[in-house]
Amino acid sequence: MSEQKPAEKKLIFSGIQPTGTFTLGNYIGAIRNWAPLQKEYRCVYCVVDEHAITVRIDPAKLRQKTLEAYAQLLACGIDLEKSLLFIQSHVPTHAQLSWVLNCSTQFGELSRMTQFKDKSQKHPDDVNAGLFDYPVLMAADILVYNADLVPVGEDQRQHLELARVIARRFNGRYGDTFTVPEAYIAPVGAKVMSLQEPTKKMSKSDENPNAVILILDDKDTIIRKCKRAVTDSESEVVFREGKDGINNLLTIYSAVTGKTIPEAEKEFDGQGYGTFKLAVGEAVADHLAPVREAYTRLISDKGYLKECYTRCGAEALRYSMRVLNKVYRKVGFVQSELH
Ligand code: ATP
Ligand code: LTN
Repeated sequence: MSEQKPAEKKLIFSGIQPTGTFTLGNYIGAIRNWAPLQKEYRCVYCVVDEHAITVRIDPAKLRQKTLEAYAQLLACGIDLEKSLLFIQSHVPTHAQLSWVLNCSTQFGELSRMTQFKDKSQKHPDDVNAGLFDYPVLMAADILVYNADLVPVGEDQRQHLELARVIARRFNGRYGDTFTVPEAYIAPVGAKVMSLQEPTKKMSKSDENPNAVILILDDKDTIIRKCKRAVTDSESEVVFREGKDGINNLLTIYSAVTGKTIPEAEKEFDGQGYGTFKLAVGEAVADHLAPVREAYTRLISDKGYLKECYTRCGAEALRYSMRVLNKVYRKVGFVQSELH
């Protein structure tokens, strides 16, 4: 990534928490869009381990999951010739900027974030300040690169909207500093639902393994989970209100095969749920097989992974430092020779 941002190429930033193996929801809603974007944009991708400690996570597990997340992203097609992929805690400018942005964010705005409300309900014994402040660190991740576009799933739209508000407020107070980022949300599969409770989103931290397809699950496991997916008492494979389970499976099928929903409905016309579920399972497993293969290779080469995240982290630091220094100047900090 060159220091100067060429006018014609926009910058993409996205991050993902290393809280567990990635799900089909993470993959369809976010990650699988990351690789194709590399053709048109300059991309900066990040494993956000600092976000992950807003809920309690065992340190050894976090370390392992962070490396695994890094390898999974490479396996999903992130190309380090074109993009940067690094670990958030290696690049201190994110946390430094988030402190400054805290002072341009209102308590009321953070209180309205649905992810904060959900997660504080889920962990009532640990409603920590980091969980509350999570969206400001996310805004800093994005703004410290002056990103134009942020590919995320639907559930992150509210956080992104807040990042835009913070950027505009800062620019209004201190003069033009940040690019106001836009969300980039996939048209199909922006919200993949749980296989067991299809009104809830599929989530890495779900305790029921049958609710979630992991991108590293083997073929038999994927097929078994699809067969057990909760549907309804009818038998028609059609996308219709009230058929949450079938709608979700149709969305998944369409996302992995590239067929439209009406094409899929036609394909399974009169065939019943059993055949449909098996076909969904097979299509998902076939789609994910190359990712699984590449991952197995990558995770066994820790030396290579280290070389990659070190090089990318150093470059991300260099780039983001320029934006941070500008912010420090704007808010009135005395300039330092220390960085
Ligand atoms: P956790 O359970 O730890 O909160 P998560 O599975 O919700 O994790 P995140 O790390 O918060 O996943 O999200 C990573 C990316 O995947 C984000 O861009 C998010 O919008 C997207 N994403 C997460 N879940 C889904 C889903 N069910 N459908 C579509 N996109 C999703
Ligand atoms: N909050 C996001 C992860 C995340 C992110 C970001 C996404 C942290 N920083 C910056 C896009 C851009 C999540 O929970 N999925």
